[in-house]
Amino acid sequence: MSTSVRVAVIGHAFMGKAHIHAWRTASRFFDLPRTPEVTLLVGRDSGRAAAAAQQLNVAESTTDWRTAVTRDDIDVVDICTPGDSHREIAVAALAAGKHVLCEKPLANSVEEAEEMTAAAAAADAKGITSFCGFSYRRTPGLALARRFVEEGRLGEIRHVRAQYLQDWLSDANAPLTWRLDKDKAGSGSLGDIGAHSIDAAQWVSGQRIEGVSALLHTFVTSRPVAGVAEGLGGAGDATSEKGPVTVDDAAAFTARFDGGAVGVFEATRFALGRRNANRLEINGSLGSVAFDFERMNELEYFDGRDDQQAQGFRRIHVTDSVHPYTGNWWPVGHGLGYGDLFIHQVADVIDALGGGPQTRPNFADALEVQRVLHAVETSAEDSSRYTPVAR
Ligand code: SOE
Repeated sequence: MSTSVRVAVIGHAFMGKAHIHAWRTASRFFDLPRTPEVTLLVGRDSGRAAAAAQQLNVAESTTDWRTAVTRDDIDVVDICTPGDSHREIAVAALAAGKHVLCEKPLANSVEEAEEMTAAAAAADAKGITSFCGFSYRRTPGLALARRFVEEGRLGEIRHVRAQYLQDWLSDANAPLTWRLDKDKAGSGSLGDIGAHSIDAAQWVSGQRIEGVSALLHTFVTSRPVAGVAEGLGGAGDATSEKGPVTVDDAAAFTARFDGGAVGVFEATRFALGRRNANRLEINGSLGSVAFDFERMNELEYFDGRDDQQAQGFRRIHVTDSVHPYTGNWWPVGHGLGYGDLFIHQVADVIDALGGGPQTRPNFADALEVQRVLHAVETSAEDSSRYTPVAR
């Protein structure tokens, strides 16, 4: 088995850049069985792809993803494009014998996600693996929360409370980028950030969502057309032309879990003042945990077994060597950042490709998220489930 893993990254905007940085950096902090190297960058525009390849120090760029996924000198295809292209690229790459890492959400529909998962299962039989980039699982604080649940520290899980709050669309003049186009993105806040909450809630609690009751809402129904293809929406990127917003701006739903827990979820990009507040709180019969990505190096933990005069949420600084991932980094107390989650993701993927434990989430896990997304959209569309207040 070659020591190097040659990676083609498809897409070079926010996620593409985060992934390329991670592929390049992981082996400097983690003892990996093989060394990843990004040898090819794929983009829609040849000039922009070449400029990105130069800036990111990638030897080659192309606009032809179809050739890229079949080349003999590529081992892994890393899909960092909008959701409308995930299925076509992943199915072609798996059929060509390439391992695939695909950004979240897996697809824009359950049907596409099912087709991808079937292709991944067929490829798995030939030793080809698939992963989905729910990168927040690689936050040490969230991984520690899951460890606490698995160790029984929380007892019986009763409440799962997830909020993912951003505010980059609260300005009505923020431009119409692909994340606001249902054909491109599949949904708005629900699939873009609510998907993270659904995956994290199921992963940390160890329970699956079996039913939901939902509301979706769009505050701003038309926006200036974007002058740039990507971007999280600075008003400066806007043109004078306007176009329709075809996705939800905010999602709110309740959920029942198959292990008896009750869930409350919220996802929005209009929570003015909340920049990237990806929050999860879990209350059990013995204890609780509370995580907020805006304080990503911390986890709050309440142990109901503390003696009564000492009870209260304690703030764990999740930077000690005994915590997930952090032993590979800096001395205790120095902390990590958003980009490091993708480095952890690469380390887990390369470990799996080197014969280590198969890392999760795989496509089947991501299909479970897609099914919940679909249930939320179905519930929100059914007005019979909405009871107006009688006055
Ligand atoms: C935009 O909402 C976004 O970039 C998401 O697409 C990412 O998945 C999240 O990690 C940060 O915010």
